Amino acid sequence: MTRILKVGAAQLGPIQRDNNRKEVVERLIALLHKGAAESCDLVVFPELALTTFFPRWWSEDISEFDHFFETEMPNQEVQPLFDKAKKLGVGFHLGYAEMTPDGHRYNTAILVSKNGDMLGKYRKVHLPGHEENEPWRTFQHLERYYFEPGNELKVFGAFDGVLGMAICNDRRWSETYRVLGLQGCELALIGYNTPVHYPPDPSQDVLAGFHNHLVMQSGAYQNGMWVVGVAKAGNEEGCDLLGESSIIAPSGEIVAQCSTVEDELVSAVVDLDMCANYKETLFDFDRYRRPEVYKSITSQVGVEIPEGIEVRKQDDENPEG
Ligand code: CDT
Repeated sequence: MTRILKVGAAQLGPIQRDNNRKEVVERLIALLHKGAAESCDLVVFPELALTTFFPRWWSEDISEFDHFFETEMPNQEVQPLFDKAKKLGVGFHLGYAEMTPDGHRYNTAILVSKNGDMLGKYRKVHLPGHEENEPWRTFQHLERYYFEPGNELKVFGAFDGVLGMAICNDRRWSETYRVLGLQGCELALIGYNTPVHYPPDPSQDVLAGFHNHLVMQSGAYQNGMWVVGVAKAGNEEGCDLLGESSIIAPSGEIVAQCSTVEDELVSAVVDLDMCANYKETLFDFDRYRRPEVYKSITSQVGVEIPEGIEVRKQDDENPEG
């Protein structure tokens, strides 16, 4: 059996604060049509694809922003996307803000089949930014205020393969790919909203695109998996968001990339069997991994310089020289 999929990376341009769900869902449907025209089996939408990236604003009253959350999925406003997916026979991945019936808020992504059925749900594990208002910033990044973290990185048997989901900041952490890779993940779907400006260290701004691809390409290669990284891009409420959505092969090579910061779909043929080229050779986990040496990865959170390690001055290291 050949396991070949056509996958579309459906980048969104900005969603402004006053854009309603109906307008946004119409844009998603237009991208779904483009995916269908390119014979896509699966179209991947970004993180928080139904609304503006609202964690850029502080509100004393957290419930002031509850209208940015979906209390059920699908709901009346998003149902047309599910219906169109079924009609076109194209599956999709969608990020949105989730409010559970008992009032928990998550940054969530779902995977939907070609029949419009829900195949899986993932809640963002690595929440970046800060918990409190930081007025010195030109914009906030309050994901740690508006969301609770998810507690599981899991895979789903779907689209002829083993699929995983991660959301935005998750992609910067090598643990994300490895935990998915250890479950046999062959295709990781990752939506993002990445401000180009990083207020705590603006020297990183010019490297935003480089870092975006660096982490996803290395995650793909080191775990022998395809990675689809999809942006919400462009100038959203005065904040520039990175584009450069891409489809990355298990070799680490980018095989398709968006060139605008607007609504744009690029697609690629994704041969899931190509993962074995890496999973069964250089990155044959069974053969080469040494988990007994990696214990600190799960027992420790922050850096702990081992007892007895002194930081010596360079001059002391080579008194002769
Ligand atoms: N949405 C999201 O996770 N964005 C982060 C910004 C990091 S700076 C707080 C990212 O990793 O791209």
